[in-house]
Amino acid sequence: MKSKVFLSLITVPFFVLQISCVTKIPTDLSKTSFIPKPVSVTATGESFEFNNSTIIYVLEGNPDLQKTAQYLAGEIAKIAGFTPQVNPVTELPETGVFLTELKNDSELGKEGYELSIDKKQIIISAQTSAGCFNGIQTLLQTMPVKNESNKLLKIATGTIRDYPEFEYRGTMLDVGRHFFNVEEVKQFINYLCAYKINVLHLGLSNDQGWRIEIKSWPKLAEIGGSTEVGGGEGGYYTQEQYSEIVQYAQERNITIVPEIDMPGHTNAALASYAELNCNGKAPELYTGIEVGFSTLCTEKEITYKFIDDVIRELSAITPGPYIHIGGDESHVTPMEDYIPFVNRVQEIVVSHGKKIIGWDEIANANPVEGATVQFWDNIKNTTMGLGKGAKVLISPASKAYLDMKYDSTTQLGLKWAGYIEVDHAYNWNPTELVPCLTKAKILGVEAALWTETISNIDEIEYMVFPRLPGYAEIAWTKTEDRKWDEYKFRLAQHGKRFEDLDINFYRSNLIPWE
Ligand code: TNX
Repeated sequence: MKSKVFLSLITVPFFVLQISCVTKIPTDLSKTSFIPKPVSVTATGESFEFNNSTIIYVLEGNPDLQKTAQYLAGEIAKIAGFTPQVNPVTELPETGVFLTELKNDSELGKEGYELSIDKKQIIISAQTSAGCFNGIQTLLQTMPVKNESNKLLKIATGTIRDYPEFEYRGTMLDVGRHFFNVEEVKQFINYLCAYKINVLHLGLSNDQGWRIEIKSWPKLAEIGGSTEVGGGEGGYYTQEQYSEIVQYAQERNITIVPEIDMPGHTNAALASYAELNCNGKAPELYTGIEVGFSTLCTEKEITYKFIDDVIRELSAITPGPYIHIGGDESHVTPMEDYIPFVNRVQEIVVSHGKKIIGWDEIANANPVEGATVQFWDNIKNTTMGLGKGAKVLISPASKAYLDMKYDSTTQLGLKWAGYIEVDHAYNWNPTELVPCLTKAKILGVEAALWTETISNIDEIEYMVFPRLPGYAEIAWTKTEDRKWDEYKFRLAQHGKRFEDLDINFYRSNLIPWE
């Protein structure tokens, strides 16, 4: 009797241990912490196993979809250590993963997808390869970022239907204040696409640096690109390198929006070419962090020749529809010069086949058809822009500036727009900030990382994580489906992903990290 009790004492824990191992196989898709939160998730209670004989099938005859399938194979390789084969097919296969385009599911729009997982098969269908790419990001979130060797890679079954609230879900990276090289920008793009962000706005020029080669004005990069905040060596992208970034982004459903800021924030250009200055003298290069002291000479014809050349060369290597003309903080350009200047620059951009985005100050001019005003600070300007027919891109500094400190103890960053803790970054609604602004007038949402105090990828990561997933969700998920008290638990689950990716993130006390 005694020995029987003893035996059951040791078998019971053993049994429990076995059960807990068994229950670790994911079978409830609705328990996965997806960010951004999908429109609908239906769990079916079983699991699908990825192994080294899993094949990715892709509908034949679609090169973009084929590339998307190759991307998935590459991501699975990083997770599982084996690279699935990619096979083009003409019909629905019976097993494996299948990527397909269905043109008759209009609810999904340009970027939505349906992801259906059953015991034998995963199907990602969308109206476009961009939609399939988004479905892949959701699928990847059902897996760890690195599978432990000898562990089966199993995921829960069910169906997800999903599509975004806003078509423009952006992040800005200021490569003017500090330069970030091609590899660093690619790393940044990897972070963005995992959360379905589809625009990277690159601030390519500022007082402290000119970062893009312009062949007709070579000194911009040579001189203007030669330093950065704090006096470091700076840098610039050759046109080939820029195209490499554009292509890398494109393969990850990200459009590059290049910004050439003007007429202010132009000291690097003014230092490169004396003739762009009203007094004909080139100022010294600038490595401080003040704003608002520089201006192109709005009355000189050469200024418009310069802008035309820059926009022409930049447009030729930018497949996306937008050129950002800055227009912010031109404190030393009188308004009577600023307005005709912005009007003329808009015509130049339009003549090169691109649409305009500018910071909210450009509303003082006459926004051309298709122009977008980027609301960062001034509600009056934004309302004026709306009144003049522009669309609005929502980037409120006090909520969506990734360079704002989390709290008073944050070493990096600035605080002029206030501290932005993770809850504050998440708890707002794009339609509620500007009076009379309806959803239809909003192009989208963009979080901005200014880099006066940020000089390497570790520092980028610290400011971006964990706020970035929240901005991605604000742009993707309807406001009524978002609640901080539920979101913070989902975000907590992503802590393990950040750790496994070696991301240097801010461990906010507000998040119940695992
Ligand atoms: C304001 S936002 C700026 C930038 C600074 C940023 C710092 C905007 C259009 N202008 O030039 O880098 O604040 O937070």
